[in-house]
Formats: sequence, structure tokens, C-alpha cells
Amino acid sequence: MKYLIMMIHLIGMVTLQSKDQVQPNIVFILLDDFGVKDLGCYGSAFHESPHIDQLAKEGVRFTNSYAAHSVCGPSRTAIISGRSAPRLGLAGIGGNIQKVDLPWPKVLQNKGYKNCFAGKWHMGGDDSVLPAGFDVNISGCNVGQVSDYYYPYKRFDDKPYGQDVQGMEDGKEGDFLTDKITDKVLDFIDENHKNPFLVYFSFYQTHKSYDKKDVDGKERISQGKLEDTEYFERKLANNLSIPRNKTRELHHGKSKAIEALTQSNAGFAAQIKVVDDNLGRLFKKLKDLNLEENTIVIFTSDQGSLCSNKRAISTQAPYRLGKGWHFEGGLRVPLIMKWPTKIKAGTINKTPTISMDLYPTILDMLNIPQQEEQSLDGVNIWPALQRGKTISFDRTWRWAFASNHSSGHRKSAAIRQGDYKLIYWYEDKHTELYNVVNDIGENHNIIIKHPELAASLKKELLAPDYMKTYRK
Ligand SMILES: [Ca+2]
Repeated sequence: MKYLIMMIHLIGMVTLQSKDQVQPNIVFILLDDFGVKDLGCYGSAFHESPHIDQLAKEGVRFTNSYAAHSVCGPSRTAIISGRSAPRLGLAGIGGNIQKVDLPWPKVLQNKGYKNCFAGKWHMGGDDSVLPAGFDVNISGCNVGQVSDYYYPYKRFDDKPYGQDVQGMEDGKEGDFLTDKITDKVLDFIDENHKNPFLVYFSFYQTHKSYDKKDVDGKERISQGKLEDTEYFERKLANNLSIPRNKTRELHHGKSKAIEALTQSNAGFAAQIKVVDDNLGRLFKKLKDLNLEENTIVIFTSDQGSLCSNKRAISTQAPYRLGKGWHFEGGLRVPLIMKWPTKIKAGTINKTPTISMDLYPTILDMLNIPQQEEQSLDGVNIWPALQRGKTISFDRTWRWAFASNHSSGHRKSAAIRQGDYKLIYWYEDKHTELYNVVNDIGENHNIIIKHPELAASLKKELLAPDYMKTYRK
């Protein structure tokens, strides 16, 4: 009898282990305001990101990955819903989880995954996080930007920027937000790694902090750890060959911008470093718990970094402009995926892909069938990716940002079909047309040469009913 019980116990363990093997964990990493040229592995010479660069060496790095929107909330809602931001009716900066029928974390939760959300939510209040398919919420709330990354993570009492990052009240002076959130994520993994889990790690960084003055009283517009900022300030002082302070003035209709053309912001570089340091801790945890092989790691961002006007902290050159704009610098984002047994290490994939593709792709990676009622706008790129193939671009992408923005952007919408992208500005009705494959810097507006194509793209851009929201 004792032998029989032992056998049953062993069989149970084998079943659990083999179940673990077929149901991989997911660590989904989302950075805030972080462009495609901000990482070493994508060509930054000033920023330092050794752990993320190593992730790219161990997985696949996409070179034509796009965000669904040029600012935070709509892009985040597109990522979690698989729906394009214009179709969701999101016109401003905030997101809205209430517009999402079935977020992909909920699908995973329904399949038995234990899900942790950590960091910036910005799609509703803290009470909207768990219903979206999470078992644990670490600091997710309606705060889209912290005013201070040092405890108590706010500087002013005025709202909205003075409010608490909820769930992080248990800190002490000197604590740095990203370190503390990571501590809690590591605790979650320690407690839950025996079953399939999702960690949806949505960093508050590298969004600029709100304060004009940093903790030591110096005026900075982007806040990493003080010691890291000083490190990058020394790096600049000791390497006078690092280009700095180059700008150009751009005019697009009524939009005007001073675009930064160099990466030389020590505070922003320090933001990237503290993210990278904490990802190093996270990756070490996966290794220490022997989870590396059966964990899919996905790294991306919600849109480009701020590269124009007073608070510019980076450049996406040779791509034009950054956050807020429908030029390539605002829309292109890094995308790296690692899955040791399934994705060949060190590969590059040129498939044009966009935020909405993550939903069906992740489901297919986990062998979860897509349900018809999800009506996703994304495309499953896993079959091609698994074979190391590039999918050619045969789709229509629309973006719409119906607000003026501190980047200098004024209300506009854009469409991409084939190699061409048309941008339409609502206020003065002017349009620009670019071949974004041959002219990645969008330096040559070819609308005079191709008036028929431009007219047809404009018609197509504005045709869907959901684009009516933006016509005013
Ligand atoms: Ca953002």
C-alpha cells in the first residue's frame, strides 16, 4: 500500500513537471518612452544596457518593430487588447482598460497561469488591474508619470503628479522605485515558480520625472539614480568626442519642433542603467531557479523617447523625431524575444510588426487557440519567427493622435501601406508622403511626385467609422 501511494505521488510529480515543460512562463517587459535607438544593441554609443544587449544575443532582435501609438496610454491598451488604438477610440494620452473585452493576461489566467502585474498601468485606477487578468498588482494605478523616482515617489502635493504610486507606501528615504518594484517581482517569482506564471513588468521608467530639480538641487529633466547620473556626467566630461547638443528646427504644417540629434543626457542614460541593472537581477533569478529554458522573455516599449523641444532627452536618428510624432522616431520601438529551446540565439528578424501582434503571437507560442470573438487587429508572427523567416508587409496600419503635445506635435493621423506612409494634419489639412523603406529618415516628402497614391491613402486613412472620432 505504501509502495502504491509512493507511485501515485511520483506519477503526480511527473505530470506536474511535464506540464511545467509544456506551459512556459512569460516575462513580458515593457519600458516607457523608450525608442529603438536607445539601446546598445540597436546602436546607441552613449547609453549602456549590458543585460538587455545580452538578452538580444540569446534571442531574436526585431529591426522593424512599431508601436500602436506615439504616446503612452493608447499604446498600452493596444498591447494588452490586440486592438489598434484608433479602433479602441483612444484619442488622448490616457489608456482605458474598460474598452478591452478580453486582455491576453486574462486568457492565460483562465488557462491556469498565475499572473503578476508590476509597474505603470495607466489604463484606469488600481482597482482595474486585477480584473484584467492578474492575481497580484505591484504598484499599478492611474499614475502615468512619477514626479520623483526616489521615495516617497512624489515631490508636490498637487494632483495629478503629486499622488502616490499606490502599493509602494512601505518604503523609506533613499529607496529607488524601480529597485523596490523589482524586489517584489522577485518575491512573486520565488513564491510562484512551481506553476506557470506571467510577469507583466511595465516599468515606470524611462519616462521623464516631473521635477525640474533633481534630489541634489541640480536642474535635470530625466531622473535615474544620482550615482549613475554622476557616472554618465563624468563619461561626458572625460570623452569630449561624444557628440552633444546638436539640434535642428523642423516644421510640419503648423507643427514646429527643435529636434535633438545627439544622445548625451546623463539623467536619461542613468534611467536606462537602473532598468538594465534590475533586469540583470530578474534574469539571474530565472537562472538561479532553473527557469531560463522554459521562460519566454519579451522586451519592448510603448513608443519612442522624447526627442524634441525643451525636454528632449535622446535622439532616434537616423529616424525622425520621437515621442508624440507619427514619424519613425516616435513609432519604432525595440523588440527582443528569448525562448532558449525555440528561438535561435543571436538572430535578427526584419518582419514589420506592431504592438497588436503580441496578443495572437503570445497565444500561439503557448499553444492557446485564438478565439473568434477577440477580433484582434494583430497578426500571429510566431509560425514565421519559429522558422527564422521574415514576413513581408502586406497590411494597413493606422495611427491617430488627436492632441497637441509638448513634443511640438499637433493633431495628426497616419497610415502605412506597403513601403509608403502618409501623415495628415487635421488643423491645416496638409499631408506628407514618405517611402519609409528607402527613406528611413523621412527626409523626402514625395507627395508632389505621387498625388494619386497620396489621395488614395488619405481616403483610406479617414474612411473607417472609428476614424470619425478624430475628424474634429
Ligand atoms: Ca510612454
